[in-house]
Amino acid sequence: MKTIADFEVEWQARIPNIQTATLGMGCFWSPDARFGAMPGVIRTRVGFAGGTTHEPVYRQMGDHTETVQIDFDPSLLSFEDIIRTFWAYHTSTHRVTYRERQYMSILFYHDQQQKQTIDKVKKELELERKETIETEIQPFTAFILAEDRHQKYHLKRFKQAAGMLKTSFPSEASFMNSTLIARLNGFVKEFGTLQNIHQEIKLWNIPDSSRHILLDMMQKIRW
Ligand code: MHO
Repeated sequence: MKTIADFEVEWQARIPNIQTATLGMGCFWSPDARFGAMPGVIRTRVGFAGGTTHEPVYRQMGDHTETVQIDFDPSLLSFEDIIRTFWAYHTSTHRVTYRERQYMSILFYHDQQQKQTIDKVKKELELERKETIETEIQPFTAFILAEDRHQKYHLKRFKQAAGMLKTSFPSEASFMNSTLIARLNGFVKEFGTLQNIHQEIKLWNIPDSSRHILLDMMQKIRW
């Protein structure tokens, strides 16, 4: 029998032209939740990027930076919106805060169009703010996933709710890649409301039967 996770994966696969943004803005737990809450975001993952250290892990990330990778539907959310959100919510006037490169302000562009958007918005914000943005900007090369316990970290702190959600998203990968789980991870950090999530699910292109199962499950979660 198909699970909610299966229906969601099928729905995600039907979205044409999914794009990816990759960025670092300090501890990756919070941007995982912030971007996960945004309609148009399909999935988020946290990991390491930008460095040379082989096989980084949280305790030994070497010269990598804590990074969040965001898959999004450009018909609902633009890359420009993503980087405006990025620059609105962290300090970007110096690259290295503490712990060297771990918490850097960094943007990885996936194509020349993203690079142009980055350059345009950066210039605009520098004029507006009258300061120099020191965000490191580099072409995307690789992103290495962080350990499971860092994926949707904030939601996993809600043991009862996360336990219940695990019955519908049993594997770590299905939990990490779920759009619904991303929204709920945003909700627990107050980046979105349950009501917004309900409204959004009503618009998803999934069979009505699975929509009912999803909404019913959301109703039953105890926070
Ligand atoms: N609050 C944590 C940051 C963890 S984040 C995944 C700490 O200060 O150690 O870097």
